[in-house]
Order: sequence, then C-alpha cells, then structure tokens
Amino acid sequence: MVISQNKIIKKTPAKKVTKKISAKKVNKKISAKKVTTPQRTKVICISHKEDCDGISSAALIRQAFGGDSMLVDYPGQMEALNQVVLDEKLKTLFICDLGLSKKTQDEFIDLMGRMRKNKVSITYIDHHDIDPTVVSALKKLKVKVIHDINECTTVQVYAAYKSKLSDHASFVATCAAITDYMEDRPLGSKLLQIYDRQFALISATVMTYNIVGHQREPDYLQYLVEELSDSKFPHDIPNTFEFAQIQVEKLSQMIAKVKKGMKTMTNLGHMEILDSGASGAVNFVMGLSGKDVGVAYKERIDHGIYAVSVRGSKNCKVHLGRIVNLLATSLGGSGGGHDKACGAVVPKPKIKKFLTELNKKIK
Ligand SMILES: [Mn+2]
Repeated sequence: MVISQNKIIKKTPAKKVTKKISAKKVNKKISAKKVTTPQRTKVICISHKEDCDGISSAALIRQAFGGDSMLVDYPGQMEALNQVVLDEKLKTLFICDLGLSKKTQDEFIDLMGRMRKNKVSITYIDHHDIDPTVVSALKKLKVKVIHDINECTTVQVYAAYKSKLSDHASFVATCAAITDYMEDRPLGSKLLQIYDRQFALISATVMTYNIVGHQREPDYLQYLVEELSDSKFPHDIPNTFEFAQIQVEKLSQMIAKVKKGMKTMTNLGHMEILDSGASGAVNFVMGLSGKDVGVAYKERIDHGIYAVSVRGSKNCKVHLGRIVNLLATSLGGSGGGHDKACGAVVPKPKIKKFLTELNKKIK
C-alpha cells in the first residue's frame, strides 16, 4: 500500500518556510560547499490518528516544537516510518501513542538505528505494553523513551514538555486521558480536577466522535490537530457538536445491529462489522453479549486482512493485549495494546482460527 506524502503530511505553514530559506541564504554566504549537503531542519511527529490520545499528542507536540504531523493507524505506522527514514531534511522525530508488537518491533528498532546514524533526534512516547528488550535497544541507540503504562500518551507529553505548553494544554491532556479510560491515574486525575468533570467529559466525547467519524478525511484530522494546538476547546471548533449528534444517531443504530448480528462462544462475543469501524462497535458487542470479552472485526478488502478490536470487561482477568499480540503474530498478523482494550491485524483466512484460539486462551 502506498500513501502519497501529501496525503498524510500537512505542509509546514508559510512562516516556517521563510525560516528555512533564510537559513539556506546564511549558508551560501558562509561556504558554497555546505549548500550541497541537505540541511536537516524538519520536525515531524508521527502519531495515532484513530483516537483522541493520538490526535491530542500530535497537537501538544506541535504546540511545543512546531513542525508537521503524520497521522497514521497501526497498519500505516511502519509505512510512515519507512517514509521519514528517507527524508534528508528530517532533524527531530516524535513518535506518539503507537505501540509496538512482536511483528513490528525489530523493523522499528532497525529504522530507529538508521535515523540515529543520520543524527536524527528521536523521542518515542507511549503507554502500550512493550517488550523490555525493545526499551533497552532503543536506549542503546539514544532514542529518548518516555513510557509509562499508567498514563495516556498526551498526559506524558504534557508532563514532559509543560514549560513549552500553554495552560490550555492541560485540558487537551485531560480529554485524552478520559478517552483512554485513564483519567483515574495519578497525573490524569490531577489534571481532571482542574476542570469541571461534566465539561471535560462532554468535550472529550465530542472530540472522540469527530475523530472517529473523520477517519477517511486526513485533512480534517490535521485541522483538528491544528485547532487543538491553537488552544481551542472542542466546542469552539465549528460544527463539532452537530457532527457528534450524527454520530450518536449512528451508534444507536449500531446497538440494534449488534443485537441482531452478534455471535457468542463460551468466553466471548464476536461480530463482523460491515459498514462502520470495528472499534465503534466492539463495546456494544462485549456489553450486549453478556460475555467478559468482545471482539469486532472489519475486513480491509484492499489489504486482505481483518482489523480487529478487542475489549474486556472489569471481570476479565487476563491481559488481552499480550494474548492478542502473541496470537495475531502466530497467525501471520500483528497486534497488542492494553489489558482490557487492544487491537490486531489478522490475515483474512485466519479470522476463524483467531476467534477460536482467543476463546480458548481467555477462560
Ligand atoms: Mn493512547
């Protein structure tokens, strides 16, 4: 799959371009030789595009460091990295809210090594379960790793770069924590205390519906990153509440569809989703099936795979992210995430096997 650069990269605003030109002019004066070596000036943040935590992380990185955002999903993550590794202008790279899996981690380390050889400064910020050997390999390469499974990525970005951020950034981080179910954590809960709970909840929810409902519109997602980094509240961004209303309508129709189409195994409920994202349906599949684990999967016809979403209830005692990482990898796919919320990519012919094996592993 090929995504052209201008599809996922929003060009730097005109202001920055003039800076680049003036830097070049200075070089010309110093020596003609230096003009031929490309000057590394670019700041890029690769972040998760599918939820409020990823979009908000990109927004706060943009506010603190400027530069461009590349918004990707899990299947698009390695493709974006393979693209930036070739960018001779890249100076500083942030990677946010994109967990690694057994399938991707070796290639990831290799790509980081290649960029470090070119002296690219790299910061990896995340909260998904990670293989400790990956952390040591990254630290050895002098990739800065900010990783805490107890706080969402945006809260960690906020904590790390607070001095470069506006007061409003704490609200952006609060909304991200809410959407990642992490507003009860040490830093997340402190941030939530600053704001009225109901105000934060409705803002986080409206943000989430706008992100989920615009997954096929990369320009809109970039616009959200820009608005959030400009310290806008979700209700100050035009039409967000109206759009959220349309999304809740769709979700209420989803409840009816799940009731009709969901199937169960001993330990889980599952359903193939045809006309929306799997992640929007998966909580209903779990809840309405009465099981402690719900699985929703949607075919990505052009890729020959299923995008799978998995959720566990409070009673689910196994670490779903780890189980799904190993299982999906063994079936030729990839996956991972949190104990009660994770995702996977599974080759199309293996989806049945994935379900029956997962059912066995979670009793
Ligand atoms: Mn997250």
